[in-house]
Amino acid sequence: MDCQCARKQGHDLNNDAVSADLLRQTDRHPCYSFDAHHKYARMHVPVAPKCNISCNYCNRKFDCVNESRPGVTSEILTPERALQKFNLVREKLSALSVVGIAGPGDALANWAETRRTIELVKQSAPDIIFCLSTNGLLLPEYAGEIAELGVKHVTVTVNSLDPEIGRNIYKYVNYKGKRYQGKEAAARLMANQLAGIELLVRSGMLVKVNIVMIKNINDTHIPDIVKKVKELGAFITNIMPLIPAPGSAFADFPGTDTQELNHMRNICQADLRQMYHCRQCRADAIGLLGDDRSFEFRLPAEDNDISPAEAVKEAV
Ligand code: CLF
Ligand code: SF4
Repeated sequence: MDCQCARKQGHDLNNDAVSADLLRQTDRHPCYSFDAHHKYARMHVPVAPKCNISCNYCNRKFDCVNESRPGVTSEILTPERALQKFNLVREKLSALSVVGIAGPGDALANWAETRRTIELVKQSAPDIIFCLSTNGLLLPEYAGEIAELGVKHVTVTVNSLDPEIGRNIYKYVNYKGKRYQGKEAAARLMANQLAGIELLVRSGMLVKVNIVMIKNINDTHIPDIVKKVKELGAFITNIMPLIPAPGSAFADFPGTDTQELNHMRNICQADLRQMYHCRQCRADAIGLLGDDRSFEFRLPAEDNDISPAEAVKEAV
């Protein structure tokens, strides 16, 4: 495979808006840079249990320690506990370059905890790279604060541009005290995602767009999503397979076939850089992408400030 380090990627893109400093930093980001993923580790701090939307493929209540998929965590941390754990992990994991907030809910639906965690870790380790993952609903509200905090890597999951398709993927969207359903929910979410991506890009951030490929729902629509987010300035897209999660509305759907997934990535590669090495990490993953060591650092259950089962709830 060709070198996929971020600087080469930036050069290929001819993206003048991305500074050389940011591209150097990105060479140490295991998700944004293929070459970094064997050398650099990320740590997810599960400080964000609530979510403000309901995706039909999600079940955050089901935790199996052997399962690796977004939304799974064995513990929820307060920002203070996240800092303690970060300091412990940093001592033992010299390759640690990124602290990410990837749920188990939505980073922005728990904005006070997300912001506090970044502030605390930044005071302790100014060189660490911060990374956020979000459904994008609250990006128009928080893009400015995210930029002020110095975050440069944000992932937004965009599964559709068409409310007719989106209505089959999202059960509801809670926004500003109101619950939206059906086409209205999908349209609200999509408008905020696209506006949010534009705001992040304009603030100089590298945006990765995750797309869950769901057979017979959004699969043929994916090239249009990639083209659109490219137009908005996204850096890379990560087309991910559907993992039919037990207890979710899509529990009985077929998981995405790897060949079909890679075929779609190859088609979309003509428009925008594709991620091929995603491991669909747990919300408390620690280590190299291919070597999750989170179990080594898990707090004893009785020391958990917050029980995951209780914490996973809706945000309105
Ligand atoms: Fe975590 Fe995501 Fe940041 Fe990476 S994971 S918040 S961008 S530091 Fe990476 Fe894991 Fe795939 Fe995510 S391999 S699920 S793409
Ligand atoms: Fe689950 Fe994430 Fe969707 Fe929220 S945005 S329902 S946490 S998959």
